[in-house]
Formats: sequence, C-alpha cells, structure tokens
Amino acid sequence: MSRANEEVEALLREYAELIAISGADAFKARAYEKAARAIGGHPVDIARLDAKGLREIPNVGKSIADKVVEYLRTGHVPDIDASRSAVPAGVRELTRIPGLGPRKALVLHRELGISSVPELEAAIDQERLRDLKGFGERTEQAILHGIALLRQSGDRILLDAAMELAEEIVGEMERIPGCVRCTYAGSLRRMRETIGDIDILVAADGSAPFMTALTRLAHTAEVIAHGAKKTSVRTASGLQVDLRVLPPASWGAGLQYFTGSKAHNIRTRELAVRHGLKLSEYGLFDAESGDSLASETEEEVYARLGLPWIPPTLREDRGEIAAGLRDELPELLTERDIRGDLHTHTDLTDGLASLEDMVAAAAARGYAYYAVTDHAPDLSMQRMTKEKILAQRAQVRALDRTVRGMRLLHGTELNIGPDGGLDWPDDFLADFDLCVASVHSHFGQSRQAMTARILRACENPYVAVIGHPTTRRIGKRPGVDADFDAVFEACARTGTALEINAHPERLDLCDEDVLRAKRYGVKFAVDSDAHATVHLPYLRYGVGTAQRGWLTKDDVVNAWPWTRLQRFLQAKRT
Ligand code: DGT
Ligand code: CA
Ligand code: CA
Ligand code: ZN
Repeated sequence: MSRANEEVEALLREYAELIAISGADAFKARAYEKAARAIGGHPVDIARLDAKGLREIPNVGKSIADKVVEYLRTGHVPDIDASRSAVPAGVRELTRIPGLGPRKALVLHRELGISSVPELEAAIDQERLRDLKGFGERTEQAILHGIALLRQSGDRILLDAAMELAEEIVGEMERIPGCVRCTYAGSLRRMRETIGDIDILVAADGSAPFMTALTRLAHTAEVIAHGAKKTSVRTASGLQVDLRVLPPASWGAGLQYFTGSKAHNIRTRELAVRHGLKLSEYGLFDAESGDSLASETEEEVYARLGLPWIPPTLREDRGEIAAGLRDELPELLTERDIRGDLHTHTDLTDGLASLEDMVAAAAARGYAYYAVTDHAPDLSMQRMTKEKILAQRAQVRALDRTVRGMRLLHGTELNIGPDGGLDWPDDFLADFDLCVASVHSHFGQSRQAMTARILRACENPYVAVIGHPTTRRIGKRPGVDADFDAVFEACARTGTALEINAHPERLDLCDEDVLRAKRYGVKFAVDSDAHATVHLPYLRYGVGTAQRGWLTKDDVVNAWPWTRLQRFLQAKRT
C-alpha cells in the first residue's frame, strides 16, 4: 500500500474521531471514516492524483478531496489542526481505551473533569461513574478491562506498519556504497504480531555513512543516540528504530543475536556452554583458547552447536532447540505454498472493490483458486438477500469461464448467531462451494453459551471454515471467552478448518492458539479477509503466524492442490 494513502487514511480517521469526540455531527464523522477506508483501500497512489482524480474514489467528495490535496501539498489542513486544538488531549487519551468510545469519553470529561487514564481509574475506584447516565457497574468493568488491554499493548505497533517502514529503511541502506548485507532483525524477523522497536542490521566495514543516513531519513523525528556501533532514532509516529553496523565477518553471529528472542538466545548460549564454547553477538568462540569457531553466517553458528538452521519464526523457546537437536524441525509453510484465498469480500457488501477487480488482483498473485465470500444477511447493515447472492453467483460462474488458470469458488461468510444458528437454511447453504462462518455480534456471552454457539457452527455440514475464531482486534478488542480446546476438538472431529485470519489487526487464531489447535489434528485456512485489492498481500502476515504455530503445508487446506481441497470440503458434507 502506498504511504500517502496510508497517511491520509490515518489523518481522516483522526479527523472523524475528533468530530465524534466534539459531539458535533455524527453523519459528518461517518462520512470521513468512510472516505478514510476508501482511500486506505484504493489501489492507486493518491500522491499522484489531483482533486478531480481523488473525487473518483468512492465516498470522496469535494470538501474531502480539497483537504487531501491541501495535506499532500503542505502537510497540514487548517480545519483538522483547529479541531485538534479544540479537543482536550486528555479526552483523546481516553478514547484509546479499547471499548470506550468518543461519546463516553466526552461525558467523562464534561461531567467529571476526567482527562487521563489514571484519573479515570481513580474515579471508578471512588464509584463516581455509576451516577452518570449510560454508565453502570458493567461499564466500569468493561473500562477497567480496556485499560488493562491498553497497558498490555503498551507502545507496541502492528506488524504490517513496522514491516513497511523496515523494508523502506532496508532499501535505503542497501543503496549506500559499502553495504555488504542489510536486513531487519528482532521481533519483526520473527513475525511477532506486535513490534516494540525495529532493529536493522548492516554488514559493512565502516559504519558512519549508514548511521548518518538513518538520522537523516524523512521519517526520523528525533535522534535518540548516534554512535559508531548503534544509532537509534524515533519516527514521527513515535516508533524507535535501532541500527547496528557489524563487521561482515561477524554478520551471522550478530544476526542470530539480534533476532532473538531473548529466551531463544538464552537456550543457545546454554547449549554453547555445554560444548565448552562461548556465544556472543561477535561469534562462537572456544571458551578456553578464545579462538573464533563460527561467525559469518547463522547456518555456521547453529551447525557448530549441533543444530540445523532454525527459522526465525520458531525462535521463541517453544521447543525448537530440542526439536532441532533431534532433527525434527517442521518444514514450515511458506507464502509460496499458498494456492488460494478462501475468505474475501467485494463491494456487494462492505468490500471496496468490484468482483472483477478482486478476481484480477487475485489472479495476478498466481492463485490456483479463489473464493468470494461476501457477508450473509444477519449482518444486517450489509443488506444481503438471497436474490443478491444468487445474482453474484451467476457473475462468478460467468467470470470463472473467462479467467484462465484460476478456479473461482462462490461462497459466503455466515454469521454465527447467539445460539449457533446461521443465516440461511442448510438446503440453501448446500449450493455454495464453500461457507466461512464467523462470530460478528454478542461478543459478551458467557463462556458456556459462547462455546456451545461455536460448537454448533462446527457441526453444520456446510461450514468449511470458522472465520477469525476469537474475534479479537489487537489492542482494540479482546477475544471472546470460550472453551477453545473444545472447539479445536470439534473442528478436528468434524473436518472444519480453523482460520488464521491474516489481517494484521486480527491475526486470529494467534500463534499460540495455532500451536495448541494443531495438537488436536485441526486443519487451517490462512485467509486475507480482503476488503480491497491492496489487502490480498496481508496473507504474508497470516503465513508468519502459521509459521509461529509450527504449521507445515500439510496443515493448511489452501496450500493443497484443488483436488485435495475439494475432497476435504466434500468429506464434511457427506
Ligand atoms: P520488541 O522490540 O520488544 O518487539 O522485541 P525484540 O525481540 O525485537 O527485542 P529488542 O528490540 O529489545 O532486542 C532485539 C533482540 O536483541 C532480542 O530479540 C534479543 C537480543 N537482545 C537484546 N537484549 C538482550 C539481552 O539482554 N540478552 C539477550 N540474550 N539478548 C538480547
Ligand atoms: Ca525490536
Ligand atoms: Ca531494539
Ligand atoms: Zn468477518
């Protein structure tokens, strides 16, 4: 996705939030939010568009287009600056609490003068919220839970945002003469779902030009430390970037060390000690003589410890060293193994792109099959009907005949109702090629009710995939409370795949759940849940999560050839 599109998406979202907080005009706030989404999902770099071109994007009218042009030209929009200064900073801080919307934040500020998270905690403690209209004990509990979530995510950012920035920085470094190697390390190389800071490594004989380049990046807002071994900067969005320049001869040892995780490094160092060796960021040395034994590549370092090279996504001290010593590391799923996407949307519901555009973008990715799964009617704002979905099916069938090399599947994303019921009767579901079923409402049910609800969906013969099984949104909404071990067992027994939703804000199931579900023999579907053509590449983050869950291509149904996938779908139905 283009940086300008992303920046403007964030800006317009912020403006929508400011409008909502000031309580002004709900319609206007909604209009800005829609425009933000449309620009974020627009396949063309908006920096190349004029006002007229911008207005051709759905949901972008004249006033929004003018603001965008102004922003792209000057970096500011007076109206947005004005509403920024009109809303107290404390109120905006309150809206960062997951589950606390702008309306409630404003009431807390107006009625109780609360303008920070600690003040809010104190007010809850003194039971001052209960007298406010629309607040009660349940709200208090929800807010406290939201505050805990906020603290937990801290200042970490989502994987995709860190990845895009890191790849750009690596690109810059590689252009500098003298750069022998460059890559990102740390949690990003391990594909963790959130990133604390970005660690960039360069192999070169001299460090100065690289360090200086980092301090001069367009993104750099503040230089935290500028040295010969390490330089740290902070970007305008508050993210820290650490750059280390290593001598080419110790590249492998440095990369191994700075990739982590810390827990994995502790294990590898212990192993070194047992062999009478010493492992550091500079190399693997003989503890007595001090002779260097390996340092240039990671492979050499691991080999000298009696290990195969361990993929970064496994380096979390979850048994990878023991498995490596037994030569039993899994052959991990890669993005190249993925043959299709089984959960995607079009503008028939809340997607931004037409069926034709989504299919063309999918075909360009080289997929062998592709499922269109628009929302079913129980998500009432999507206004789906039987007629509409059948008309889409006819379009899909017609298109399928013209697209070469890629098979189109017509599916739907069903809503798992509060009692586990689905949108349409079984005989109607039977005519879809594939149904994904997901929870989209009633998130607060009891554990018992939620478990029974999901289990009932698993038992339905036409449900092939459970979509985003926990429904969490990272840093925004916790997952639902259910007995997922029971769900995993049911999925394995009924032949229902569990989704690894690759949207960077979801990554649902998460790595640890994947690892646990795999032990039950569950199969998985790694899907983009794309609502725009530019979302299809999110798949890589789902693959990262699958790797962190130790999955091989045998575990993932959309890494299978069509005939095997078809057998899987049929087996459940019969
Ligand atoms: P993050 O930034 O919080 O998302 O997580 P990491 O894993 O990127 O952690 P970071 O940036 O503090 O350090 C990068 C890597 O450097 C880390 O994964 C392992 C290594 N490292 C850093 N500090 C230590 C340490 O005190 N001991 C050991 N063994 N390794 C460390
Ligand atoms: Ca890091
Ligand atoms: Ca770091
Ligand atoms: Zn969904």
